Amino acid sequence: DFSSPKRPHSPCEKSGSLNVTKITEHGKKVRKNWTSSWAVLQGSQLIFAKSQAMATSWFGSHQSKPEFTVDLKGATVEKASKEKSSKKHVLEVKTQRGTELLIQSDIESVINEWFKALNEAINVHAWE
Ligand code: I3S
Repeated sequence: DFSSPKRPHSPCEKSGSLNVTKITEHGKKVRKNWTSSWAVLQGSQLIFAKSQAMATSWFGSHQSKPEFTVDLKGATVEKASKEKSSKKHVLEVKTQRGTELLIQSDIESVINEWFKALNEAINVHAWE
């Protein structure tokens, strides 16, 4: 479909269903609010939408905005310590702008794949 511009322009590296909560915003601690989300990794952007349908609609036509987006340039990702969450398979993403997210899946292989993909994205875009 050449009539509707697709964005962002780079191909999607990875997408899938994840549980996510912010724990810090602009350097300030915020209350956890775990939500099930559709995550899309695209270049240095990690985008969260309410559902896959919402994400597809946004990429296709800008009709619905994603819930939120974080920039992975200068970010770090690590396996979260037990103090951060009682859940299993949790990653902690810290952005340069002082946002901290926890992302989680009950499926260990899913989180391992995201860990790899996020590290790659962080490394590839480190010098931009
Ligand atoms: O780190 P915390 O405060 O133990 O996180 C738990 C709470 O946010 C809890 O909600 P309220 O205390 O606002 O009602 C959530 O329901 C839990 O899921 C949080 O802990 P986990 O360990 O699931 O990340």
